[in-house]
Amino acid sequence: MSRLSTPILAAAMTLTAATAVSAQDAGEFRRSAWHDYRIVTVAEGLVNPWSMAFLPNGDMLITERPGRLRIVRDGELLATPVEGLPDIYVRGQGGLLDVVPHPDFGSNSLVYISYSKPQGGTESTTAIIRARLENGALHDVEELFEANSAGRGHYGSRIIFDGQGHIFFSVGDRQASPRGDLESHPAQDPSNHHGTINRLAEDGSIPVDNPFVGQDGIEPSIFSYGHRNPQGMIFDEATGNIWLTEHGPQGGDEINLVQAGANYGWPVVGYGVNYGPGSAIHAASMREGWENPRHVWVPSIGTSGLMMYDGERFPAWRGDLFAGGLTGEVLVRVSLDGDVVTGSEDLVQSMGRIRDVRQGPDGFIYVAFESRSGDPSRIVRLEPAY
Ligand SMILES: [Ca+2]
Repeated sequence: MSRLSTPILAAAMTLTAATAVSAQDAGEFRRSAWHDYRIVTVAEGLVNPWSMAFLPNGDMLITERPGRLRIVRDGELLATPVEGLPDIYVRGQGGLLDVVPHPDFGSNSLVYISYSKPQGGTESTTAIIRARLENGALHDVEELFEANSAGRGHYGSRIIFDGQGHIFFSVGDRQASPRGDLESHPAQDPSNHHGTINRLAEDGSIPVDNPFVGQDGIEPSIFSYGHRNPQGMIFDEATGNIWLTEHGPQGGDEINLVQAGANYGWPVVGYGVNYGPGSAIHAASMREGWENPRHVWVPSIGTSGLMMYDGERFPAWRGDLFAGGLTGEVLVRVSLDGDVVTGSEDLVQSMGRIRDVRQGPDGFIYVAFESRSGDPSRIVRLEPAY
């Protein structure tokens, strides 16, 4: 691919797409291999922002993990959160998690939301709802999925549409321990949803062509299994590929390509070690017939949200993945050649833990920071600095 062509850059510079999210400062200048950029604040005062989404009218939706769905309109964070959310288990990693508008939101007003659903006492599980978002409130809230899982954190919870009438979403391993040997871990047992990518029709029904449909003792929503805590996922419309980032143990953060029916190994195989003592977790790094990651981070970045860029503002970044890092306090640009990871570059270093990254309809790259302490955090966007 020709990385820098003058006509493309000229086209990008003449873009006049309106955006409702206005910049609040001139931004911090940063250099990178292909594009210099500015990091510009677009919203402040958010508590544990987990996900960002954009609506056709220019509104930006933001989930706050403590259980609020917020709207940024015309550059202002509206004081009143969206009404009508269900009861949410807000503790540890639990809370309100992903929000994604339906591809036809302009005509059906549907949003899809993941959250940790209370199950009584200290129990909770990953659940998916959809509802119509109209006039600042959710209407006709409908539960599409409730995971057969139990445990502490690791809810997974990223949702994507494939443009062919399905949603895919992740459920984490819930920090479960093996029941004996590694192979008995719930993430290796598809009779439950621990550590899975699931595929449903947009109305929540089970597609008849799911890989395990009709097999006794396997949850029919499961598309792939053996995952740890997948928190970044994107659908590449150009190739049909589903790319996934998994938050791993120390040295075990992974990029995976999601394949129907495949086993991604956790916790039997992998590249990480236990935090602290650095002791072994896995029986081996890989196993014949199971899916090996396409990329592993050493040291870990603490993977979070994921996006693929296809906008006009940063022409040389088209087709690249952008992975957020929590502990690494970094946004990693990952270059691809087909299904092969060919390189990576660290961006937005040392500005805070990055929870989510999304491309705006204006072609800018939006990044949500999260404070570990629960102090207010901000959302910024990357703008090209010509
Ligand atoms: Ca794996």
